[in-house]
Amino acid sequence: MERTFIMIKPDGVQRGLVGEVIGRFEAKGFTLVGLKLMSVSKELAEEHYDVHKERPFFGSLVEFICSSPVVAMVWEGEGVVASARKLIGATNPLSAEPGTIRGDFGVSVGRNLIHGSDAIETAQNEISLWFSEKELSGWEPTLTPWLYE
Ligand code: D4T
Repeated sequence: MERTFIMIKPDGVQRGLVGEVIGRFEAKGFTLVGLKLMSVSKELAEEHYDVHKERPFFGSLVEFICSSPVVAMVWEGEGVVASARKLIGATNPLSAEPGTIRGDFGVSVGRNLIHGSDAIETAQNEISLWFSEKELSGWEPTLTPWLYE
Protein backbone atom coordinates (compact mmCIF):
# COMPACT_ATOMS: atom_id res chain seq x y z
CA MET A 1 0.00 0.00 0.00
CA GLU A 2 1.27 3.49 -0.88
CA ARG A 3 2.69 5.72 1.86
CA THR A 4 3.55 9.43 2.06
CA PHE A 5 5.49 11.68 4.40
CA ILE A 6 3.57 14.60 5.90
CA MET A 7 5.06 17.23 8.20
CA ILE A 8 3.08 19.86 10.09
CA LYS A 9 5.55 22.73 10.10
CA PRO A 10 6.31 24.92 13.16
CA ASP A 11 3.56 27.41 12.22
CA GLY A 12 0.94 24.65 12.10
CA VAL A 13 1.97 23.35 15.51
CA GLN A 14 2.18 26.83 17.07
CA ARG A 15 -1.24 27.75 15.68
CA GLY A 16 -2.89 24.71 17.23
CA LEU A 17 -3.74 23.07 13.90
CA VAL A 18 -2.30 19.60 14.60
CA GLY A 19 -5.70 18.08 15.40
CA GLU A 20 -7.34 19.80 12.44
CA VAL A 21 -4.74 18.44 10.01
CA ILE A 22 -4.77 14.91 11.41
CA GLY A 23 -8.58 14.99 11.39
CA ARG A 24 -8.66 15.84 7.69
CA PHE A 25 -6.42 12.92 6.77
CA GLU A 26 -8.39 10.56 9.02
CA ALA A 27 -11.74 11.75 7.69
CA LYS A 28 -10.55 11.30 4.12
CA GLY A 29 -9.90 7.63 4.87
CA PHE A 30 -6.12 7.42 5.09
CA THR A 31 -4.33 5.38 7.75
CA LEU A 32 -1.80 6.85 10.17
CA VAL A 33 1.24 4.58 10.40
CA GLY A 34 3.83 6.92 11.97
CA LEU A 35 3.61 10.03 14.16
CA LYS A 36 6.05 12.07 16.25
CA LEU A 37 6.48 15.60 17.58
CA MET A 38 10.11 16.58 17.23
CA SER A 39 12.63 19.40 17.14
CA VAL A 40 14.44 19.30 13.81
CA SER A 41 18.24 19.49 13.59
CA LYS A 42 19.86 21.78 11.01
CA GLU A 43 21.38 18.68 9.35
CA LEU A 44 17.99 16.98 8.94
CA ALA A 45 16.30 20.16 7.67
CA GLU A 46 19.12 20.73 5.14
CA GLU A 47 18.91 17.15 3.92
CA HIS A 48 15.12 17.23 3.64
CA TYR A 49 15.22 20.47 1.61
CA ASP A 50 18.43 19.58 -0.29
CA VAL A 51 16.63 20.00 -3.63
CA HIS A 52 16.18 23.70 -2.77
CA LYS A 53 19.74 24.36 -1.60
CA GLU A 54 20.50 26.83 -4.40
CA ARG A 55 17.22 28.73 -3.95
CA PRO A 56 17.30 32.16 -2.24
CA PHE A 57 14.80 31.05 0.44
CA PHE A 58 16.82 27.95 1.48
CA GLY A 59 18.50 29.50 4.53
CA SER A 60 15.34 31.03 5.95
CA LEU A 61 13.38 27.84 5.23
CA VAL A 62 15.88 25.68 7.15
CA GLU A 63 15.98 28.20 9.99
CA PHE A 64 12.17 28.24 10.15
CA ILE A 65 11.81 24.44 10.20
CA CYS A 66 14.29 24.28 13.10
CA SER A 67 12.69 27.19 15.03
CA SER A 68 10.01 25.22 16.90
CA PRO A 69 8.78 21.60 16.92
CA VAL A 70 7.15 19.93 13.92
CA VAL A 71 4.83 16.93 13.73
CA ALA A 72 6.20 14.29 11.35
CA MET A 73 3.79 11.67 10.06
CA VAL A 74 3.46 8.80 7.63
CA TRP A 75 0.04 8.18 6.08
CA GLU A 76 -0.99 5.16 4.05
CA GLY A 77 -3.69 4.51 1.46
CA GLU A 78 -4.35 4.01 -2.23
CA GLY A 79 -3.04 7.05 -4.13
CA VAL A 80 -2.14 8.82 -0.87
CA VAL A 81 0.85 10.73 -2.29
CA ALA A 82 -1.09 12.68 -4.92
CA SER A 83 -4.23 12.90 -2.83
CA ALA A 84 -2.36 14.38 0.14
CA ARG A 85 -0.96 17.09 -2.13
CA LYS A 86 -4.56 17.95 -3.08
CA LEU A 87 -5.67 18.02 0.55
CA ILE A 88 -2.72 20.33 1.29
CA GLY A 89 -3.22 22.74 -1.64
CA ALA A 90 -0.93 25.02 -3.64
CA THR A 91 2.45 26.10 -2.24
CA ASN A 92 1.29 29.72 -1.87
CA PRO A 93 -1.67 29.67 0.55
CA LEU A 94 -3.14 32.78 -1.12
CA SER A 95 -3.48 30.77 -4.34
CA ALA A 96 -4.56 27.55 -2.64
CA GLU A 97 -8.20 26.59 -3.11
CA PRO A 98 -10.58 27.00 -0.18
CA GLY A 99 -11.17 23.55 1.27
CA THR A 100 -7.46 22.74 1.20
CA ILE A 101 -5.36 23.03 4.36
CA ARG A 102 -3.24 25.91 3.02
CA GLY A 103 -6.28 27.52 1.38
CA ASP A 104 -8.25 27.48 4.61
CA PHE A 105 -5.55 28.42 7.10
CA GLY A 106 -2.64 30.25 5.45
CA VAL A 107 -1.73 33.63 3.94
CA SER A 108 1.99 33.38 3.19
CA VAL A 109 4.33 31.01 1.31
CA GLY A 110 6.95 31.07 4.06
CA ARG A 111 4.26 30.02 6.57
CA ASN A 112 2.40 27.39 4.54
CA LEU A 113 1.75 25.09 7.48
CA ILE A 114 2.46 21.67 6.09
CA HIS A 115 4.70 19.63 3.83
CA GLY A 116 3.70 16.60 1.78
CA SER A 117 5.90 14.43 -0.45
CA ASP A 118 5.51 15.33 -4.13
CA ALA A 119 5.99 11.85 -5.69
CA ILE A 120 6.07 8.18 -4.71
CA GLU A 121 9.87 7.97 -4.89
CA THR A 122 10.29 11.20 -2.91
CA ALA A 123 7.90 9.81 -0.31
CA GLN A 124 9.99 6.66 0.11
CA ASN A 125 13.17 8.72 0.53
CA GLU A 126 11.56 11.16 2.97
CA ILE A 127 9.99 8.38 5.07
CA SER A 128 13.36 6.70 5.51
CA LEU A 129 15.02 10.05 6.24
CA TRP A 130 12.54 10.94 9.02
CA PHE A 131 11.53 7.57 10.47
CA SER A 132 13.26 4.34 11.43
CA GLU A 133 11.51 1.11 10.44
CA LYS A 134 10.54 0.38 14.04
CA GLU A 135 8.83 3.76 14.43
CA LEU A 136 6.29 2.74 11.77
CA SER A 137 3.32 0.49 12.55
CA GLY A 138 1.47 -1.08 9.65
CA TRP A 139 -2.04 -2.05 10.75
CA GLU A 140 -5.31 -3.01 9.14
CA PRO A 141 -8.16 -0.64 10.08
CA THR A 142 -11.47 -2.45 10.66
CA LEU A 143 -13.02 0.27 8.47
CA THR A 144 -11.19 -0.94 5.35
CA PRO A 145 -14.21 -2.69 3.73
CA TRP A 146 -16.19 0.53 4.19
CA LEU A 147 -13.48 2.56 2.45
CA TYR A 148 -12.44 0.24 -0.39
CA GLU A 149 -14.66 -1.86 -2.65
P1 D4T B 1 6.71 21.57 0.61
O1 D4T B 1 7.93 20.98 -0.05
O2 D4T B 1 7.03 22.25 1.91
O3 D4T B 1 5.59 20.59 0.71
O4 D4T B 1 6.15 22.68 -0.31
P2 D4T B 1 5.77 22.59 -1.83
O5 D4T B 1 6.22 21.27 -2.41
O6 D4T B 1 4.34 22.93 -1.98
O7 D4T B 1 6.64 23.74 -2.41
P3 D4T B 1 8.18 23.81 -2.75
O8 D4T B 1 8.81 22.45 -2.69
O9 D4T B 1 8.31 24.59 -4.01
O10 D4T B 1 8.76 24.70 -1.57
C1 D4T B 1 9.30 24.14 -0.41
C2 D4T B 1 9.05 25.04 0.75
O11 D4T B 1 9.77 26.25 0.62
C3 D4T B 1 8.99 27.34 1.06
N1 D4T B 1 9.11 28.41 0.09
C4 D4T B 1 8.88 28.11 -1.22
C5 D4T B 1 9.46 29.66 0.51
O12 D4T B 1 9.66 29.90 1.71
N2 D4T B 1 9.57 30.65 -0.44
C6 D4T B 1 9.34 30.41 -1.75
O13 D4T B 1 9.45 31.36 -2.58
C7 D4T B 1 8.98 29.10 -2.18
C8 D4T B 1 8.71 28.78 -3.64
C9 D4T B 1 7.63 26.79 1.15
C10 D4T B 1 7.67 25.49 0.89
